[in-house]
Amino acid sequence: MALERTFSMIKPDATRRNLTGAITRMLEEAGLRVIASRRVWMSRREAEGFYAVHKERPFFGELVDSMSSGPTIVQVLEGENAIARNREVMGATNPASAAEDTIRKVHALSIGENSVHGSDAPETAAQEIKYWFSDTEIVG
Ligand code: DAT
Ligand code: MG
Repeated sequence: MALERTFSMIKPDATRRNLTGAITRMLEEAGLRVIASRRVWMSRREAEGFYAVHKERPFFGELVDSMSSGPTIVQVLEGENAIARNREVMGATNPASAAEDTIRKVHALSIGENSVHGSDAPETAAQEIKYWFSDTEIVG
């Protein structure tokens, strides 16, 4: 498979615990390359827009609160099969169900504060990259 790009976030629960480097290292060790990165403290409006697909879900308010509670690292990752590879190294949404040695198993606090985000398909990856980055900020 050709090189693929995906969108990743290191969430506020993780930046608060000074885990930016530890998590980035796990991504790199999984064969993913950080080709764009920025630290942002997103507004509630930005969090609502980014997670609009979940707006009818019961946890939406909690999700927006937590994503706007502190700094997030937004990243573009590149690698072979990057979308699936990233989901694999992230682990399951609920850390209690995540496989050993995944980021969420090692670092996440709960299903809501689960340390990382990763796009789930090529279409969402393209949309999410565009939501946070202009073309000139991505240096592959
Ligand atoms: P993922 O982040 O694994 O793609 P998702 O897209 O289903 O999971 O949900 C997006 C985020 O919403 C998730 O990372 C954390 C939060 N979330 C999901 N289910 C939740 C729940 N039952 N309670 C609280 N937060 C939840
Ligand atoms: Mg998702």
